[in-house]
Amino acid sequence: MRVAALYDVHGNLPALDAVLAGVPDDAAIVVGGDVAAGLFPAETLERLRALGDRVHWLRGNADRELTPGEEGLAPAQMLDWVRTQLSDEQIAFLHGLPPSVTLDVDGVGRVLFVHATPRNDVDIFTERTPEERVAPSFAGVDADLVVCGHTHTQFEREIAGLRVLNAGSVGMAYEDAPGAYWALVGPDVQHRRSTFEPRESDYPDEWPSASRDEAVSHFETLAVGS
Ligand SMILES: [Mn+2]
Repeated sequence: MRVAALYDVHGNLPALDAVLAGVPDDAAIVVGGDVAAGLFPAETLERLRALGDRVHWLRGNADRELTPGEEGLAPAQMLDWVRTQLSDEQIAFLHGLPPSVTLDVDGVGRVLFVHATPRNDVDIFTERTPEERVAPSFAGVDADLVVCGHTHTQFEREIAGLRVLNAGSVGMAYEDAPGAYWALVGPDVQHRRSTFEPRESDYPDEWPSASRDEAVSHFETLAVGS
């Protein structure tokens, strides 16, 4: 099999639709977490649920934090509004997702998909984070490739002998060129960008934007082990 890794869609329906138009028909889809929390929560979730067994789901921090009482990182005002847009069933579906997915991918091998790091859904690291600081978050992992997201920037690096890919963000990318960022895994690893026309929603706050360098510098101040 080969797999389209769609991470951090954040409710951005036009971005998701642009990406889905570019996903090969024979590819499975991994939804890498933080799927609904954003502009069009219910429509985005249902667009992906309608794809049925082709989709492998895992849970991001912003999916988990929609359930009251969960701690994490997502802004409270975003979570409050998103909760008004989703049914109890949809919030429970997101909360019930597993923390990781493992798939055998043609030409790549055993691939572990997680939201942030194999250790949890909140650890932050970037392409710049010193390896010795982030390595404990990958301790004990046996995989040919680990696919992460969470920081909304696409990159590939090595950590503790592991090949690590950040798939980038479909719906809230912090990149120099605008678009929806994702990855096609198998038989090689392709970093992909799909362009889309942004659409406004009733989302009450300003949609965060930052340059790639600003975002990486900010995330570095929050990075694991710092
Ligand atoms: Mn996210």
